[in-house]
Amino acid sequence: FKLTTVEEFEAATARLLETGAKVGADAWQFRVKNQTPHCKFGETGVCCKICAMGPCRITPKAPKGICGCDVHGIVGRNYLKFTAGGSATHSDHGREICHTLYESAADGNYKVKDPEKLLRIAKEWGVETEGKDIYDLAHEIAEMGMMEYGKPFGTQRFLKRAPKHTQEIWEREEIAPRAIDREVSCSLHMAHMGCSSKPEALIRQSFRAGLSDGWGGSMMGTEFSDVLFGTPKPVDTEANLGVMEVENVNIVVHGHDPSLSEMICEYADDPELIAYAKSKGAKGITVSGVCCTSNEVAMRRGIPMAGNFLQQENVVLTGACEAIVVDVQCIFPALGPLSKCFHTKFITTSPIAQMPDSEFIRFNAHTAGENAKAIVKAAIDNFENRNPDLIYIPDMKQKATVGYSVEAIVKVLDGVTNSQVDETGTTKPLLECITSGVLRGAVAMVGCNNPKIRPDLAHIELMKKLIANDIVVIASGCAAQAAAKAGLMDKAAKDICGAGLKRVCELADIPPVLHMGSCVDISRMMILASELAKDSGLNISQLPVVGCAPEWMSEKAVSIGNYVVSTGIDTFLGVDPYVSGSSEVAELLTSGVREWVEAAYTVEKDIDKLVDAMIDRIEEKRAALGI
Ligand code: NFS
Repeated sequence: FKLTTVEEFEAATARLLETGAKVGADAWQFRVKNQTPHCKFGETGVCCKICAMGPCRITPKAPKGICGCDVHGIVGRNYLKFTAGGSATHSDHGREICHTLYESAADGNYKVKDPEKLLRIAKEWGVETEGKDIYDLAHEIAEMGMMEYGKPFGTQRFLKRAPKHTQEIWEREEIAPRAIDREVSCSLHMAHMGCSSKPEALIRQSFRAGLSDGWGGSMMGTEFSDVLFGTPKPVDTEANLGVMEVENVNIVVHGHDPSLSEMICEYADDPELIAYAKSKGAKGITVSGVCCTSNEVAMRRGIPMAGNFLQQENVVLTGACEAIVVDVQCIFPALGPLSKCFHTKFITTSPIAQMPDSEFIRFNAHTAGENAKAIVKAAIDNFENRNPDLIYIPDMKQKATVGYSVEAIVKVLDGVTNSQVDETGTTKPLLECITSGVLRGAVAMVGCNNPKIRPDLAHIELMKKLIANDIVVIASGCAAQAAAKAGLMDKAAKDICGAGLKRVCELADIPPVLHMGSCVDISRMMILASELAKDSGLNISQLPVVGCAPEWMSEKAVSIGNYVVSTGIDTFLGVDPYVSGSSEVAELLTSGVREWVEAAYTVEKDIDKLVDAMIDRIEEKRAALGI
């Protein structure tokens, strides 16, 4: 067993960029050079342009904006707006899924694949299910879900899933999220000219907006996606560009909303369309994915993952991509002009993400089937337009077992311990592994790639060191794809673990890095932490568990960080969230908020120090528990 190294990733990319050079293609590697060094005012968060008297930039000579706002208010407001952007984005994705659930029908494009989960949620929400048609129930729950976005009173329904202690903290600190849209609006209101400039108030609202994402919009996105498309269970797949097949029509799905990618996968499997592809000289149709929508279809269908965020241009540079089909979020506008250098069709499908140089095929629940069929057909028709001189698919892929929803983790770990633990169907076997010290703890590795970090290096190096130290890693998003590309989601990776984790991997037949899904699926991690706390009688903040986003870049990631910290989990970042310009905001986030929510951020750009800080924190938590 051998891991693929970052050097090998880079060699493959270099070779692809040579193809790009032949056709005059641009790439992020070049644009980064043009943008560096970055503006220091922006980087430290001290530039304010929320009104037209400015922009005001804080310097020693000009310590206040024209309105008199100091640097702490400016940095705090920018942080809150950044969070609101992320919370809005995840939550709107969740809302789209609510709409898809609302449109589900026995004879429609979308069906209910996990009725048990729907019934469970109905029960949780106090909805009568007796004698109800499953689709009537789906529509009722979907509508209730949509009401969570705008309800005039009360807080998010899913908060009740958290341990009592956590719920009390949220109430006490006045960060229990109300209607999701209200938290986003309220954040923008607070950050408007002439409203809040007190760091404490701004950070508190940042946390509340984050919680409305993680325990509101994202959680609904995850749960209702499971209802519609099935709750993930372990499934084998592969990762990295080598999953694209040179003899096949290659369709790459990119974005986030599984409503599109699921439907594309359905039609790519349609015998009629496969026959059509063969009639055009291809051997078949390969769907692979990029970014979080890839995680969604990998988790549920074993669709291979072509790559993560900073690899999205590479799929086009192979010269063998017939269509890159996108929905929303994390899509480079660069894909339009890049596709024009090749035969690739760049197909946008959502009114939310419209881009120049793309073909727009508007996708919706009623026409999803026809839309998907048209897209697959367009890709097949494009096969003959390849330029053979430009085709090069790096021969690089790794095996991965993915699909570890909370339900799946609980199931695979049943029976791992041979001791007194006999309560199956709970997290107790996992807790037993942790308290006995066989596992030292767990790290949730999440988030994006960012050119500020050598792509995937932080993800991979951190995970290697953690698993060698008997710390199990749960991963989502682009971090999970980095792990899969390297081979860390291959069950054989047990051989590079510490003895304790290796034993657990063998007994449970799992890889040491567990793929929990996309970024909205970080809500799964919140549920897992909650279950661990309830089953152990501890508070979440006492568990030897931390979160980490070493290569993050998006607003969504900050929203995530805020709800993970607010849930009581210490969170480690490898990139600064534009707050270093304010000592007060930086102090609050890295220490002060611990008094509110029993957790805080650590920002550390040196990855060796970052991983050691996480291990130390886990050991401190163990020592405090006397385990
Ligand atoms: Ni999440 Fe980052 Fe995007 Fe997914 Fe990847 S870049 S915040 S990881 S695809 S959302």
